[in-house]
Amino acid sequence: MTQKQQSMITTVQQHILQQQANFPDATGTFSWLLSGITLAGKMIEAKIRSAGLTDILGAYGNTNVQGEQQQKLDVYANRAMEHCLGLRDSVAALVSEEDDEPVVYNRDGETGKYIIVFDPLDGSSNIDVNVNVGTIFSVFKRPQWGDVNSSVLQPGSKQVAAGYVLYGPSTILVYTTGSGVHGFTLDPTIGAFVLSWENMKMPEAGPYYSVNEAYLEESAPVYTQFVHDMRSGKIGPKHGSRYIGSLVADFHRTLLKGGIFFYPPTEKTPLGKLRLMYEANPLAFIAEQAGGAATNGTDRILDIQPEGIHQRTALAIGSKTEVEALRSMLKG
Ligand code: AHM
Ligand code: MG
Repeated sequence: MTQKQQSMITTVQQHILQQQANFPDATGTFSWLLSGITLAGKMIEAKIRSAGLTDILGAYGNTNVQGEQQQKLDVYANRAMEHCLGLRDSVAALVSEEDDEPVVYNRDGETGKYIIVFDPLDGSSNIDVNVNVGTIFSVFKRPQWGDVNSSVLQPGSKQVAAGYVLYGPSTILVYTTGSGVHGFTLDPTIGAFVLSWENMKMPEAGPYYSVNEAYLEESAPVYTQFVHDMRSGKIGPKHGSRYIGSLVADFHRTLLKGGIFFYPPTEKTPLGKLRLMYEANPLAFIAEQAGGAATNGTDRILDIQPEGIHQRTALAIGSKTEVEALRSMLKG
């Protein structure tokens, strides 16, 4: 690499520090915290890349709180997140898809300022067939003198940061702290996430809809009508279909190309399948920051007051045109 190329690189650490400079009371703890997430992301990516070579594929033998089989990589990813974040003094609590209860650290409100909510390895049932997976995270501030447990259930509008790591043909990190959405690609030659997209914007409408069509017949008929209208070009352009079955990957495509991803309530999952706090909220924050929208069908995702850390929700997320059209069709 030439010196000129080197000087043009912005790593995610540099970017976070630059962002932090915009906050007058910035102390550096926030960027230290986000660096814990990027480190965990790199550890998880390294493990995934070698999964076929080591004895890491397959099920671990436990069932998590959702009643799903934990995969070995799920367990590894959860430990990596807990290890990289739990050691940081600024963390008051960690809330993970894989743990029944929040992990609370005994730190006072002045030191332990942040609550991190995450899905360590989303889409993990796809791992054995080498399909993209991701880590999703959401960061809240803990009210300074509040009890940690009672501070965990905050609506998504209170997030101070959110993002994901997508482990695909390349490893991508996307994050927001409420001033735009920024995307980075892991450069394996230097081990750093390098800025690839600054101020990402989701197109107003897009070419694809993304839904598990096998469940449409057990969802409200309006969803079938919605799909029909998107295919025929009644809503935005004539849409094609894309569905990976790995939320981070389906969302990342929607962020870049536009369109909509939705997972409606079905007979099997009447409250929706996806989890509000560590799947819908962080992606909704990113979608809105990029000019898109996210709803459960009636309410803005970010306005929903959670009642439990593993609460499920219906989700429709993506370009404004498609999300608004679905919302108005559901209103009737
Ligand atoms: P997981 O957290 O257990 O991996 O489940 C979430 C995943 C999402 O990544 C994806 O959007 C969805 O489940 C796919 O569900 P389905 O297989 O029902 O289409
Ligand atoms: Mg998940």
